[in-house]
Amino acid sequence: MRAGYTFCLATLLTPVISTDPVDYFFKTSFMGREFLQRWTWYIDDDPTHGRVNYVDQATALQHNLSYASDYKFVMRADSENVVSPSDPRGRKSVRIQSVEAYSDVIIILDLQHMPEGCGTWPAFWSVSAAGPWPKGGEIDIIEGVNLDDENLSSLHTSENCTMPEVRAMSGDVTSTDCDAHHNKNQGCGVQFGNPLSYGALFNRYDGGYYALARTRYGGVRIWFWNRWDSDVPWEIRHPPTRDLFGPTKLAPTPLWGQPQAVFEFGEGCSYADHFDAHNLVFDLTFCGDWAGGAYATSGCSGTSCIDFVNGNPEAFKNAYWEINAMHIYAPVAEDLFGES
Ligand SMILES: *[C@@H]1O[C@H](CO)[C@@H](O)[C@H](O)[C@H]1NC(C)=O
Ligand SMILES: *[C@@H]1O[C@H](CO)[C@@H](O)[C@H](O)[C@H]1NC(C)=O
Ligand SMILES: CC(=O)N[C@H]1CO[C@H](CO)[C@@H](O)[C@@H]1O
Repeated sequence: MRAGYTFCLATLLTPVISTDPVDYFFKTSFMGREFLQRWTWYIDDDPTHGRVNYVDQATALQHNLSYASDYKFVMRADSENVVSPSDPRGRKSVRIQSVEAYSDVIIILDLQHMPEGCGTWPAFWSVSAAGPWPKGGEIDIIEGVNLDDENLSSLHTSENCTMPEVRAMSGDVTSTDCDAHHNKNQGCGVQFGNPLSYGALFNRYDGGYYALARTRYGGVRIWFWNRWDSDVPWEIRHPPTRDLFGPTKLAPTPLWGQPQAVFEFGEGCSYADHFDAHNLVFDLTFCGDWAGGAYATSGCSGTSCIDFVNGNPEAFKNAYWEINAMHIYAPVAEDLFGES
């Protein structure tokens, strides 16, 4: 029944011109309260050793560290309480993970605000559902620390995965070795040239749009547009979603000009060997392996990172994610036959 229905739709829709030999269809969206239902709240210790106390959903809702309305989802750091130096974990915060996992996928994220300030280390990323890490790979889409003003995107993989030095992208290569066991798990990073892509300036200009296209044919590509950029593609501002005419609608074609970051697969790195289905994650930790180590070199001074995080709750008023919407598209084959 279902298969017949979707087959009919697929034949009605005209294929789009794409770099991939398969088409992408609308799969799902996340907006407002849907995050409460289809993402889980992570409560274990932070594997990156942050000064953070990840709380469960009930605690987060009770203290307004997570907030959802029809059209907004917000998750934030505690900005009211001093943390005792003897507290075993640290400042209360939130880390969430999608219940669903996605292989080849296109994601359009409309983000209003991201955590900013000294001591912060926010990230939007995806990680293998099967693992164990780094098997199956990790893709960091948005990541930075402290007062950074340019985002870093990177891959972290199991062994034997390197990227070409020269790629058709606007960002700058920070490393070409994706193997998480090398360079203290630095990963193969690409730093965006756009100062509006991260932190305080991202927020001051009302955030913007991040798009990820992750496919076995086109590799991993990441785009960013500030909300007020004149060249935001129409389909990024108005992503196709479920509508009255049927359960699916054709996805946008990921041909949106030169990406900020491109990760290519082939001789240096086999996509099939290093990447499988990923869960999506938003988190906000403090100090830890990166933000702690880079505290003094990324704009912050004074006391140590941990002392600062413990003692200055008011400094975390802007340490929050505010998500307008996330739209997800998957290949026809997966959508039509995967669930029937
Ligand atoms: C909870 O957070 C939301 C989003 O930031 C805000 O609009 C609301 O006023 C907060 N509620 C309380 C009780 O502080
Ligand atoms: C990685 O490459 C090395 C050197 O070519 C090889 O010996 C090793 O077996 C490879 N590892 C995997 C998991 O393919
Ligand atoms: C925003 C951001 O993360 N900027 C950093 C990008 O990565 C390089 C290298 O790790 C840092 O030097 C930047 O500060």
